[in-house]
Amino acid sequence: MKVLESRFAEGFIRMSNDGWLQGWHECHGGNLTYRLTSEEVDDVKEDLCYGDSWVSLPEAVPGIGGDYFLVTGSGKFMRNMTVDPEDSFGMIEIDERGRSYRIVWGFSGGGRPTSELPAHLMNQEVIKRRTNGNYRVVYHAHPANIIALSFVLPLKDEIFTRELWEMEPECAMTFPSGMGVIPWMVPGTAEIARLTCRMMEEYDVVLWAQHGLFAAGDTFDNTFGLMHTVEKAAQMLNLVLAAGGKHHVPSVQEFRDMAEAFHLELPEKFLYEKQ
Ligand code: 2HA
Ligand code: ZN
Repeated sequence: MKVLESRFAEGFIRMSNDGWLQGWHECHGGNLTYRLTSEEVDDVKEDLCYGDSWVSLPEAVPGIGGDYFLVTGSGKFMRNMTVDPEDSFGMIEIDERGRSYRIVWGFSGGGRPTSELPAHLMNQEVIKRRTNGNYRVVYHAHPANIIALSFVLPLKDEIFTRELWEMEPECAMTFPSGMGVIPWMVPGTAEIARLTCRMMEEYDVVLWAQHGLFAAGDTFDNTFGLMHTVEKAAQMLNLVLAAGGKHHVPSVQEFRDMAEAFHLELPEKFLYEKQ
């Protein structure tokens, strides 16, 4: 089968385009990676082209050695994913020791993987281990409302998580372990990748202050849904702050009741009493 006939490529393109339609991918902003199953690799083997030019990675990722990923391209536009997929993204194979990668499909115009490849691969390694292989998708986007809040609220996991959870029940259901927050850092570096990895040991979604969101999940639907839910809650919070602030919020006891009804494990550190 051709890569572009596969369900996984279809899901990858659709998710990228959905992010574009949401306004999260101005210019070259944002990137997406997906770790293929071995069956998916076998299904498209005939369409892959194995060169021998391996590119070394800034930090080894042995936990994903031998794995294959779909990866959006550096300097490419999410806006073009549907019209020119083969140029906009590609597939890479990681060597067995996790020290380098090679392109096996796509990047037809001579492109290369996203500038945030270190953050994607290092976090793919963390989430694969943490979820026993269940998580496959890592998504970075620039949604305006959550970025705006990072100029206003204290940059603390406890504050962002609780403020967003209060906006609608879907939030605690979609990110029950909370949201991590890291300060502004230079994009594309191993440093931002490392700090995000520390957060990903605990959370599925991390805010890069004054930059964007970084999220992980099992499926395209769930990972897109997580990004969308955080951004929707941030939009409501901005509306509320513009209107003068919150007057009514769910109580700690109401969060506990919801956790019981929906079998959520909400960490105690987010269930503090506010004055
Ligand atoms: O340009 O979003 O963080 C791609 C990015 C870098
Ligand atoms: Zn970015």
